[in-house]
Amino acid sequence: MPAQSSVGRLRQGLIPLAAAATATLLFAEPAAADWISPERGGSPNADAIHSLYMILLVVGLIVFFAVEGLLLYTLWKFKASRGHEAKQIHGNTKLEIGWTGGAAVLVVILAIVSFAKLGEIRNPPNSDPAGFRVAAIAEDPGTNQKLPPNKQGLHIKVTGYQYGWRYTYDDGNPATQDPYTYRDLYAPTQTTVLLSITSSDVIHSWWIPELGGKFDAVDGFNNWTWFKIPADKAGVSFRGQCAELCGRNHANMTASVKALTPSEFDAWLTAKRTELDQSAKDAAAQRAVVEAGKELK
Ligand SMILES: [Cu+2]
Repeated sequence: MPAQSSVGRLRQGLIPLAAAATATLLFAEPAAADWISPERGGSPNADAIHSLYMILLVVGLIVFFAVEGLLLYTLWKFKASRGHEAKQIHGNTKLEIGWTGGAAVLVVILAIVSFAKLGEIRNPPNSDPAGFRVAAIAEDPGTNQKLPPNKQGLHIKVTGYQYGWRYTYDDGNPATQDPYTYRDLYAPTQTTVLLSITSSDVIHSWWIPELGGKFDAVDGFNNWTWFKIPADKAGVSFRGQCAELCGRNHANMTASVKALTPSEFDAWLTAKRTELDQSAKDAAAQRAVVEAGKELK
């Protein structure tokens, strides 16, 4: 008997502990943020994906509770009583036509709503007048590229490789080398950023949940997407992860997008270019020394 009661006490203690652990996991801030729906807040396309998802979810929940509720009500209301036999019936044509037609109408309405929202998700808007200066973007035939109405944006090339991301910032000056970074992408707010995504080896997938959907990075092909970070998100770092199993170090293939104000981005880009020019000069000087040394021999 004492052994049983101690097991009982252990069980009593474990239940609140398990409940507390579950609650801590569920209500932790990152878990609670959009825990049932796609993340949003970093770009209008992510917001549109989120609102479309919520429309489909709410309609689905209404149908689910209506059907299950009716089923449970029927089970309770018409439950067999002692001595009674089930009545044998053969269908109900009106009801069957009703729920088949009703479901078909619902599917058509959801399809229309989805296609109506698709434009918001796929088509980039223009940059704000207060955004970073943007240049005309060249058409990229044979790809999924969509351009803003004024055909201008900041073009950043994203290249996936085992196991990281390289970003090349098109500064609009063909005479100089474009600045580049690894892992962390720096982007100005209020500016339409057009990403052309590719890979230099196997297939990867670019995904920053708060900035929109996933896009495959495939060697030899440019996959286009876009984001436009609102002004109040300056200083925020949006985190993401390669979403295509690409090898043994796939789990460590993270990425982030750091939002800067347009003027901060301008200063950052200039500093980056100066840094790259300086390192090119340093490398040239070292090369000259090595080459001079070889000639002396
Ligand atoms: Cu990868």
